[in-house]
Amino acid sequence: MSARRRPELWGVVNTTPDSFSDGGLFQEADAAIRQGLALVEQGASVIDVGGESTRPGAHRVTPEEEEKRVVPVVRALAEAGVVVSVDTMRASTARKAVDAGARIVNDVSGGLADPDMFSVVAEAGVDYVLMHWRGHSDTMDSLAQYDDVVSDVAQEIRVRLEEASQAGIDPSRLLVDPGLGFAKTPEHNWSLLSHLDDLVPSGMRMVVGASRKRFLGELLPGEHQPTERDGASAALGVLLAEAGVFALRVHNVKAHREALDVWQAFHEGGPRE
Ligand code: PMM
Repeated sequence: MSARRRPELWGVVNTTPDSFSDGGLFQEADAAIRQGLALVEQGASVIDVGGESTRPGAHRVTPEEEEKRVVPVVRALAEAGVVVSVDTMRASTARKAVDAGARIVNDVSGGLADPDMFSVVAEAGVDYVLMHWRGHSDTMDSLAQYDDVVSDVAQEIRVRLEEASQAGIDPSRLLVDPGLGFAKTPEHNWSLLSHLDDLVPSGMRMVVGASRKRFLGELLPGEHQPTERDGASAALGVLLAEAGVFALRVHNVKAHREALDVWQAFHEGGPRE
């Protein structure tokens, strides 16, 4: 990772009825497309479109249902000139989304959920976010067991990166994500966040998805909704910028853009020209 480069903001558009953070709001394709365009206006450089919830305990959707949710949204945003990432664990959905104009495949399973994923991505020649993952949402909480979370996750990421390269994905196309909350307790998340440099080969781009996650909610007093975690998310976004993260996957792009404007002005002695 490199210090002091302003991170990109990747705006999340979940076309799922049950995502924990914005579930149901953008289920209809038109609403999802409008939301994607609005997030670009607010400062997102990439829109990450997903059709399958990965919250703990969530059940899988069929490939047909996932494609029906995702592909029209990807196509419309790509046709409008937006750089689109498709958030999927399925090679078939990734293939169809790339055909519809997606330029990034964001695979929360790091290639473990579908044996065809690496070859599809290699052939498509697009960027690939390889996230640390141990199992599907219905089992992942029970898989949150590590001897040493930092070295175990680093080692598991190394193995996946090696396999991805062997399958023909150009290493310059690879981005790594520590997978906060995926088979990880809040303590695991904080340990990983304080050792991000140990998780990726030097110079490799890192994406982090912390926005609105439960471990941030635990810091806040009382009952609240995930949408009320944006202040905590943006504060962490600034720290991730300081740590040299390449991209932040976020729901509230405006809040993060403003936080990064402050971060940048702090380092540059004033606002941007
Ligand atoms: N988290 C979620 C979904 N997709 N993708 C990446 N690369 N990193 C993440 O941390 C991640 C992800 C789950 O959160 P959501 O319900 O807000 O989409």
